[in-house]
Amino acid sequence: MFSFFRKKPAPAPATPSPTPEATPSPPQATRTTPGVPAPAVDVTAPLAAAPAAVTTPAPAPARSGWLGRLSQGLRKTGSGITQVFTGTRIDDALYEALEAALLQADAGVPATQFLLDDLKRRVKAAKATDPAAVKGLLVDAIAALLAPLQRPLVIGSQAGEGRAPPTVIMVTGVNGAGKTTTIGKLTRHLAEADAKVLLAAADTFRAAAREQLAVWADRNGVEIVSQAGGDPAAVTFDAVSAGRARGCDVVIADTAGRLPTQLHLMEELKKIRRTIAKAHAGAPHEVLLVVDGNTGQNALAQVQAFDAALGLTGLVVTKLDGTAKGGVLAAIARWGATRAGGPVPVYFIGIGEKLEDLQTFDAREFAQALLG
Ligand SMILES: Nc1nc2c(ncn2[C@@H]2O[C@H](COP(=O)(O)OP(=O)(O)OP(=O)(O)O)[C@@H](O)[C@H]2O)c(=O)[nH]1
Ligand SMILES: [Mg+2]
Repeated sequence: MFSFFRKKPAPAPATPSPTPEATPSPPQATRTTPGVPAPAVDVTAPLAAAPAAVTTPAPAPARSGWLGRLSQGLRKTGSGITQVFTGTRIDDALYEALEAALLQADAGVPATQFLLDDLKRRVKAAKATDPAAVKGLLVDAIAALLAPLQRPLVIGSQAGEGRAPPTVIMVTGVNGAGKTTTIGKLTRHLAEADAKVLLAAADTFRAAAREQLAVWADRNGVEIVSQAGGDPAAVTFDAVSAGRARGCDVVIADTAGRLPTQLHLMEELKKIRRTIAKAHAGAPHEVLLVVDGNTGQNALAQVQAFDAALGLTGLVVTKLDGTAKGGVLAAIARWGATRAGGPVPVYFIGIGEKLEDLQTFDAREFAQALLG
């Protein structure tokens, strides 16, 4: 079983939390009394935990096989980089070849330059003389660069933060990036951990989009608020209000795909965001961008544009199983180091369409997978 879910310490016995909109539904183990912070759910640890149990992260059985598949997906990039270390000398030619390989892997100029400088420092400090050792030092350099992107998605109130449920997650991205599939997988894991989830089909214009989300809702036995046509912001408002009234732990809004250059559609996203805030103070708690890992260098431009419009709180990078080069995560990390609010974390990466193909992002694992 795919495992990445942890509930933090159990709350006091739960009682319904009144909301202005409607009568609350019966209490859930994952909810709490008014004023008492709801239990936080850290979406990084074993999924099998009972609602009130405290569990510590344990290695997930699915993870090792999954890592092999990630390496396989990134194989082309990896072999391009590792080829650089097959010679016998550490010289300018090696660094030049590495520069070309990193650029080829979509790392972009700033991250490539940063990695080369850092690597040279590491080589000097380690007094390395063998190119094979440099490869190990490059894994360290990439892992260090990516480390700030590694952060868990936490559902529920952080201790002391006093966040009222539900946690509202708004999911955005360009067409076909994998938004709905990601929501489906995430919903399954949340539902299996006994979180009460409600989906908002804010992609109101395409019947197929609503149906696709409805299938995931059905499959996972969770509720969905959906409406043919109409204003996506209005549907989202209804969904968040219903989520509060029904005592949901999480409301996830699926939005229609759009390019950041489609300004009227970006305005629509901003409106959805504002409407969520009206329906539930402090929400949305998460504004996620789903990025297709095959997008290459353009992925960074996407992240920057959606961030400028919405203020992103997290990323999901999908399709790293195909022809994705993977280096774009380095570009995103380097940009994040200069971003006013700090880096936008990568909560999950996806390497396929199956449930277990969505995993939490681990910087070192990724660096190792990238270099085979
Ligand atoms: N290979 C692979 N395919 C994926 C992955 N994630 C999603 N897909 C596929 O990508 C296609 C698009 O996925 P959706 O989830 O519908 O994408 P979306 O962003 O919701 O698309 P729109 O709503 O049309 O903008 C589907 O065929 C998914 O099965 C992944 O990690 N790997
Ligand atoms: Mg979709």
